[in-house]
Amino acid sequence: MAEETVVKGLGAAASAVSGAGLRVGIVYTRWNEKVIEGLRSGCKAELQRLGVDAVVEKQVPGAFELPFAAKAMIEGNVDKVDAVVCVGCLIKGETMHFEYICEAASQGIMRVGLDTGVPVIFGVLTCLNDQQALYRAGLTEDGGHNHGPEWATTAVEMAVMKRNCNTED
Ligand code: DLZ
Repeated sequence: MAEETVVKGLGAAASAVSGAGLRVGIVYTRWNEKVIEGLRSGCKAELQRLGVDAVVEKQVPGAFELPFAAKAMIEGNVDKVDAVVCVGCLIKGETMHFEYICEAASQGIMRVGLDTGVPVIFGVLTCLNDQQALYRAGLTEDGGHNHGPEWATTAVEMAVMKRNCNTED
């Protein structure tokens, strides 16, 4: 019997998502700069293609700092945002650092979203080696698969979802 396969990845939204009227933040790390640049620029280009009003960007040292930066951006009164994408890349090394930072970043990012009521997107690669990271940032010879644009779509979809929950129609 032929083995069934699952079509992995983000399926199409039920209706077209538009970023009109939205301001979206991207917080991104300096750690693993080459990979981050692929992801950040892929995310930003897709946000612009979806028609967001503004993309607000802030850089932080590493993935551990992403939840703090997302919260600061959401609670600050300089650049109000409707959603934040946290872009980072953790690559496993020889010590337990990887596990601790993965756990802290993922839990922290989720907590900021739930505590503030603003969607915060988990755009953090957690890779076992450099090759996995480069592939997922669209930087391998075969073109790879850049996850940045999917995080942009998710941010817009969630910001629209939140807006619709607050608006009677
Ligand atoms: C310390 C560290 C290590 C070992 N690896 C990564 C990594 O792969 N990706 C990343 O974004 N950050 C890494 N960091 C830095 C931490 O995220 C953080 O910046 C420091 O521990 C200071 O809080």
